[in-house]
Amino acid sequence: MSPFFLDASAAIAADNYVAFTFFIGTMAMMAASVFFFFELNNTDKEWRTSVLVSGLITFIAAVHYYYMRGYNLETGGGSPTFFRYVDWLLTVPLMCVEFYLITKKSGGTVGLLWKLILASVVMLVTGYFGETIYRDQSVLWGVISGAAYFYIVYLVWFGEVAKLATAASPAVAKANKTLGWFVLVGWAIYPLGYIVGTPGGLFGMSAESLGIGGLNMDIIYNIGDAVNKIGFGLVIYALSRSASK
Ligand SMILES: *C/C=C(C)/C=C/C=C(C)/C=C/C1=C(C)CCCC1(C)C
Repeated sequence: MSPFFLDASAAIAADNYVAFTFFIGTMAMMAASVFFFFELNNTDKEWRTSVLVSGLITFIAAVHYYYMRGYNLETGGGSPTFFRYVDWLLTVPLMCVEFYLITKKSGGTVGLLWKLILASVVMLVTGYFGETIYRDQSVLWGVISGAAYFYIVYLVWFGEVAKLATAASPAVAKANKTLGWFVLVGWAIYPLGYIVGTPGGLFGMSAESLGIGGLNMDIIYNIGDAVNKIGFGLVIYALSRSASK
């Protein structure tokens, strides 16, 4: 496999929607990264790290999408599960860093950051097991992953993150509410992809029972990433603007 997959990119069939979303995902992540990086110059010093992290998240995704797009084409529609999870293992902890950065001034600790990161790593590693090595036990691994996911939801909505964000400022509290919706609704797109992509589904739900049997796992994951990486970054960007004035 050539590292740049240049030949394959010339051969996307018009009805190959999966490849299409990999391609557009690459471009969208690249554009978002350029935007966040260039905006650093116009960002107040105290918010610069937050906006930088937004750019790192989309930049890491852009590089992975470039490879995933090539993998998908060169394998004739294969699912780049390995690249997918490497991407998530790098970008989701960086989203945890965003929660730490916005609550730091009102008392957010490194201990809180580690709690978030640990939960996200458990969520992703167990999801990877269910999708790859232990596919026959996808329900069990999906449930463990889901528990870690709900713990993050709890921290952001009602736990330490919520309390610190409220104490920080109305702008931070508002941004944390919006980020909370991303975690609750935006991140819930991923378990749907998992249900479609594994034999057992999740929580006893199969793709057929949900009426989404015809969907493609990678399209679901690609939509999830566009919403959650770019959207999440824009919320941080908006906070950096409103809090600067
Ligand atoms: C940029 C990438 C993001 C925000 C990825 C988030 C991924 C998840 C929230 C994945 C969650 C999963 C479950 C809650 C259960 C089934 C297995 C997963 C890993 C798909």
